[in-house]
Parts: sequence; C-alpha cells; structure tokens
Amino acid sequence: MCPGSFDPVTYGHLDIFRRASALFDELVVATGTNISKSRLFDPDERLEMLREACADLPNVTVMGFTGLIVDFCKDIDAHAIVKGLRGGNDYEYELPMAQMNAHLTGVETVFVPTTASLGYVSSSLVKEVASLGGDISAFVPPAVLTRLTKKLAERE
Ligand code: COD
Repeated sequence: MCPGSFDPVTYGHLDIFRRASALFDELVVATGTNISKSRLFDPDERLEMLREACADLPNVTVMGFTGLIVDFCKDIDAHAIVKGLRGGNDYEYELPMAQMNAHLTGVETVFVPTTASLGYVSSSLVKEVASLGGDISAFVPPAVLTRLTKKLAERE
C-alpha cells in the first residue's frame, strides 16, 4: 500500500503510484491524516481526487484510513508500504517511520526514488504557489487544478 496525505495528489505522487503498480500485483493507495500538517481538503475530497487521478491504473484501488498505518495494512492484508523519496530530508523523515512500523508488525517499507524532474514537487509547495497566483498546471492533474482553484477562491 502507498500511503500519504495527498492534500492534494500531485504528478510526483502519481509517478510513484504508476511505478509501484508495475512492481506489485495490486496496489492500494491510501489517504490518511498527518497530524503534524494542516489540511486544505477534507478526506472525502482527497479520496475523490485520488480516484479520478488513478482511474487509468487497473491494479490500483484507492481507500481512506484512520489510525495506525500498520493496523490498516493488517486489515487489507498488505505486506509492504511503498514511499517515494525525493532526497535526504524525506529519508530522514521516512526511515524512523519505516523502522517503527517494522517493529510494530514486521511490515516492510519499500522506498522508490523520485523521478528527477519531479523531485521538487510537493503538495505544500503546490498549494503555496497556487494561493499566491502562480501557475501549477505542470504539477497536478487538470481536475485537481480546478478543485484547488475553487477551494482557494472560497477561502478568500
Ligand atoms: N516524488 C516522489 N515522492 C513524493 C513526491 C514526489 N514529488 N511528493 C511526495 N512524495 C512522497 C512522500 O515522500 C511520501 O512518501 C508520500 O509521497 C506521501 O506524501 P504526503 O506529503 O502526501 O504524505 P505525508 O507524508 O503527509 O503522509 C503521512 C502519513 C499519512 C502516511 C503518515 O502521517 C501516517 O502514516 N499516518 C498514520 C498514523 C501512523 O501510523 N503513525 C505512525 C507512523 S510510524
């Protein structure tokens, strides 16, 4: 399973889903809540955007989860967690989580390196650039761009 906040999903995430879906028979993309980050989209909106974005990946299922990631893995019988790595900061952040999750249930974490041209893309930067009027059409699918533009306009 490939977990994240996906607030919103970007082409960086989608690149990881596409490549992970080629490595495994089945991939569950799961949107959860990162308690240390503030959210723009609610869980249902993030699910809808993910489902639209993954529609052309036949072995990918999109789900939401709450609570511990390892418990969700048990519930759906997932034996590996897939995470994208953009660089050293991601590694420093992800390594202890991978080790904690392995300690808790033995589930393995597989790290997939970002595609170089997408290594600077993050949901946070996309939201910041969009909120200040910048063009983010290169970083998110058109349906996400539409929702993000609407959401930011509602907030003004
Ligand atoms: N290229 C490649 N990978 C990328 C890119 C990119 N451009 N952008 C993001 N990624 C990767 C990230 O490195 C991450 O692996 C993944 O995509 C998701 O990113 P985000 O930012 O959407 O998601 P996070 O990091 O906020 O999600 C965190 C979780 C919700 C997965 C985490 O908080 C969690 O597991 N929560 C459940 C509670 C739990 O079990 N806690 C204990 C953990 S030990």
